[in-house]
Amino acid sequence: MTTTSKLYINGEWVATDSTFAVTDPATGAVIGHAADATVAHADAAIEAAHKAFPGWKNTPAHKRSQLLYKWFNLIMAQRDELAAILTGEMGKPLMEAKGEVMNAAGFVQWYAEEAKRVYGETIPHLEPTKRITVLKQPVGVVTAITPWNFPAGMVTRKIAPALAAGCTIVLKPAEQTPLTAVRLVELAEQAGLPAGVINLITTSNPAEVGTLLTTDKRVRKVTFTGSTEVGKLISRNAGETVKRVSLELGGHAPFIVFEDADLKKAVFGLINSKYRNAGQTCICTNRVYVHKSVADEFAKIAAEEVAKFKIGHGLEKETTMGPLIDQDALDKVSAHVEDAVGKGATLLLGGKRHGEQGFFYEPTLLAGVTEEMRIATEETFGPVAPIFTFETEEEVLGRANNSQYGLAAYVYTNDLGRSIRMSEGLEYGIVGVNDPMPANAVQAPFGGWKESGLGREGGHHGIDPFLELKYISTGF
Ligand code: TXE
Repeated sequence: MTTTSKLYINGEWVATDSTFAVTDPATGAVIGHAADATVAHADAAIEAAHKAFPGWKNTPAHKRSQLLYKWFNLIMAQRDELAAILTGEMGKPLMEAKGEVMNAAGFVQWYAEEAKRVYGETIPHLEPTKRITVLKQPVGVVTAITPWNFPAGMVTRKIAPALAAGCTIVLKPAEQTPLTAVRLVELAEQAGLPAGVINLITTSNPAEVGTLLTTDKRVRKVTFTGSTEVGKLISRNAGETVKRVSLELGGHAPFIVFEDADLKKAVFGLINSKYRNAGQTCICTNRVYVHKSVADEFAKIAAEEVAKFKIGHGLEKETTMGPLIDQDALDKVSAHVEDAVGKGATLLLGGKRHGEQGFFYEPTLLAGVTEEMRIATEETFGPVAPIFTFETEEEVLGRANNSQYGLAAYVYTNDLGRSIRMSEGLEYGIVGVNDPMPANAVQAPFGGWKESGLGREGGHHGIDPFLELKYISTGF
């Protein structure tokens, strides 16, 4: 018997007439059902957030901070349970899920602190009998739309700063992974967040429900992580009423290995930046550029190491790589590899679906990749590393920047000057220099340039998108 989750609106758990199935991507088995919200439910959730806003806005920052701390402690206490739910519906290995839950809790802890530090300013006026003060105040009702690849981390990275700022929320998690969000919201309720401050809408109909959530006049801000395509649509929707928008969209990260790099370290970096989460992260490596003189050696070591992956169910102890999220993902990854091989790329490893059950794809390495292959420009979102070669620093910088995306980039070199020139020249929001995991820091401003997004999440910068500036000129 599987359980059926409910919606959370105005402090009440609400059952719906219909539900949708949540499946385990490793087996295809149904592991639960989620309430299937209609537009009317979304409307009620917006109304609840709208009504709760004045009370939450006027709740002292210290009190909001204390409630966030309680939520943080509850997440930490339930972290093993949360990680198991997450692996069940998303597929990543349990160790990775545990890491994600810790990271998710970290955002709540960080913004419990940040809530107390929303400082204003006083500006001297030209006239001696006037003063200007600058206030930062919460934007209002926030719609948060989150993806399936980090079902816990993406929820708290948006909700914690919004709550800290004094905003109220309607959360809509991805239809593939609603159950982690439900558990997180249950814990927020247990922490004592007042009715209406967080509302949860799960739905199998994101287009219709999402349209209301991103156009309704009561919503003052939309924060979204997902595909660039839907991000653009949301941006257009929100633009009608000039809502504030934060977007964290796709990426196409270059991973550049110079001839002076420590090749073993670089391969370790590739494994982490490419194959973690089965390649389903927006910052994951999409193009590997290796200097011509070391390309063969790099590919040889990489093939040896990648071959060691243990593919399997995320709940099995020895598993190091889980499945893709669904059939669409499997189809996209397969199509990218077939296109590359059809256009002359060489398969060094992998290159096909793994097994018959679930949505597994073999960890794959491709050499001889050229710019006209789909994989060279489109986000694959799977465990496939295409290797290109280059000859000069200037050339590789130009090729790395020749992308509509600008989220993360990686550079492996032991030359200090080169590391500075490259990290300053790359048109990306995040650069890892000899570091494959630059983004697992709650204190850093995560976000992309170009079509990878708008705004920053994390660190002290991450609360600003939920605050409006107001200046008050007082005469005396
Ligand atoms: O994304 P969608 P999908 C990229 C990645 C992946 C591709 C497609 O390349 O292969 O996008 O993934 C909600 N109005 N990323 O189809 O559809 C949806 O319900 C409002 C990168 O899963 O963008 C979910 O909650 N909302 C990425 C969220 O948008 C809508 C993470 C993301 O789903 C909507 C995920 C609509 N009309 C995918 N349509 C990253 N940046 O990490 C869908 N949604």
